[in-house]
Amino acid sequence: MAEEKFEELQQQFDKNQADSSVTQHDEDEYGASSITLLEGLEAVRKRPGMYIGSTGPRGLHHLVWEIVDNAIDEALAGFCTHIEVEILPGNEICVTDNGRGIPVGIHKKTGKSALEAVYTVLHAGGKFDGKSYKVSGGLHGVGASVVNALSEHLRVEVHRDGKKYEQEYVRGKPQYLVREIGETQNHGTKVRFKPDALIFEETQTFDWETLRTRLQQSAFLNRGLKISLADHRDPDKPREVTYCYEGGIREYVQYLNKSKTPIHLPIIYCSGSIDNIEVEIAMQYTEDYNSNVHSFINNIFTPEGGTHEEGFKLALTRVLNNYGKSANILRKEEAFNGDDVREGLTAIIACRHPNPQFEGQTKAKLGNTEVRRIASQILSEGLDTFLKEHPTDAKNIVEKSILASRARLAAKKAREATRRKSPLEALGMAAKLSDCRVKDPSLAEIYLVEGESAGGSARQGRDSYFQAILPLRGKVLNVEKARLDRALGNKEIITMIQAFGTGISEEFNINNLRYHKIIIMTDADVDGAHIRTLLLTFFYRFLKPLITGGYIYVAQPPLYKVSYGKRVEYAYTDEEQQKILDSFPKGARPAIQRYKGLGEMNPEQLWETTMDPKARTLLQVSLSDAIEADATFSMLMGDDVEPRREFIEENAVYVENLDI
Ligand code: TSJ
Repeated sequence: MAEEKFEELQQQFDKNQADSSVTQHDEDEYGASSITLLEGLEAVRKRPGMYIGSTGPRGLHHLVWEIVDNAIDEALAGFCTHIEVEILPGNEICVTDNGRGIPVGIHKKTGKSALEAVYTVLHAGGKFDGKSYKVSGGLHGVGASVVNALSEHLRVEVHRDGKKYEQEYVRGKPQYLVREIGETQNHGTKVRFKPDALIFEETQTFDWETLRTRLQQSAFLNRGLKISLADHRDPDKPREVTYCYEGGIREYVQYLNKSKTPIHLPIIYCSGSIDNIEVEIAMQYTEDYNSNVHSFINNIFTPEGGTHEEGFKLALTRVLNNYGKSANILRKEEAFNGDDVREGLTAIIACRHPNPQFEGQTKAKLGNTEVRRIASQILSEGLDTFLKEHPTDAKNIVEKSILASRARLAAKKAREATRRKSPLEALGMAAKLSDCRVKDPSLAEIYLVEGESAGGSARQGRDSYFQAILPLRGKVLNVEKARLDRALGNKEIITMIQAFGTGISEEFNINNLRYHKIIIMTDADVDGAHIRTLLLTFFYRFLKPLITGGYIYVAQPPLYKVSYGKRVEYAYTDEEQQKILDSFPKGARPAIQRYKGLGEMNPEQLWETTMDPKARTLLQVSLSDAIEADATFSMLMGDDVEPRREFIEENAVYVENLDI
């Protein structure tokens, strides 16, 4: 079975190799000695979160990305054309490629086989001396050794130089030296691993959809690379898909637009390489009003964009303004802003850089400044050419931007009018907001508090020097089903925007933010979780920079109060309560109070447990994967009740890390 697979992959490779222009590297250029060594693997098992983010489902799937990314590196180096991922019974994963096979020669420094070094030495990996673009050097690129350390069992098989080799490991420890197990005409690497249940306590089950969508995305981003996924867990329901896109990101755009109406047929495509930095862009306008711009660096999604996206946006606005003017479609006094030229746009920006720098709260943003100029130049030239060669499409695109621009001006007027008429404006904020005295936003906090009585306690318990309180009385609108105009009709939403000071949509200005901590404080029950979700959805859809900037927090009120004589302690989890109880002398019978809502705490208690910076714990809300967050919110706010109820119940009490 394995033999056949290698054979098939091999033939595919040789066929592709024959008609490709990729030059073969010198054999000794990447010998076994080019592997660099660092520290041991015990650290990984001790603190897995440091290496793979979490030990929940995300961390579990991360193991697969880590292995697959290594195979993709081999494809990027020009030596592999097919990657196959299998989910085996017992939730084992098997990844096979038809690359050169990991080198097995003895490594000078360690005396180990290079293969063993790859799997047992942290951060070991083939050196690509900055000439190639390694996926696995990216965001969480930690290497095969981390996957090995976190696997109950791992087996690797290498076909190379006419021979087959294998090695097996248990929780990272080799069970024998790399050994020869036969002859072969093929080449490639096969890795099978079983995640360690001692590490991945929450779940060891791989999710088909998660693997499928990510692998499909990798296939779009690596033109011509064949990626398959098969699920053999349930013999009655085997599943298998294969992706291979000769059109690369052009096909990605087509795929994203499949249920939309494009306003021009040919996908706009441009690519180029400047100073060893490659930029590839595909885009198409549709009749939609939203914009769908996604960017990647070395195959890694950058949800917060960065310099590649900035360069793209700058050039897009400039080129369409120039074209509109020179073609006499745009009047002299009119000018498009960025939003106008992105209305209805679906675009993929894929960049390859030998040394990408990640920035921002979640390292989800490209920081290399030179990329801005390069991306901008490549789009300018490509788009200019497209507009010249497709005058009818060009006219349609510019006219769409004109409509967007006029609609924007009209909406702005309407918004100004409603704002002047707003009774809230007339009343001023005093009715609801209890502001703080400090004016420096970096010191100021605002608590969004559910309900009247909790609001009262918070107002009395706070330190009014730096803590403002905004009680939310009415219902927060479900913005997932409303456009901005309707959201602006919701009192709670208007009050929040006014309190924050930032404005919204194109008036949004983060520099006017009046509080650098916006803290959601709701009851630890299902209703509280629902309100929290509504608030997060609103921030996500309309005030996303507040999330990406790390300004949004969730307060953690205690679950229990344990008192005995004069001693009073608060517990935030069930385990903590047990610890406290265990610390009392034998025979003591402390009183335990379970808090069902914030309203049960008096102002002093609320301060001591939840608001005092010296004692409280705040969860910072992060946005590590916008596509996943998109899906989560659509699920939470959509029409399907059951998954929503489950999600809310699961997340109602305490979340370790609020990662949306
Ligand atoms: F992650 C991993 F290490 F487990 C892994 C690596 C998993 C899988 C499925 C594939 C791979 C992998 C590594 N495929 N191909 C390679 N190639 C090399 O490591 C390689 C091969 C040849 C040479 C050379 O100089 O001849 C150098 C390298 C780095």
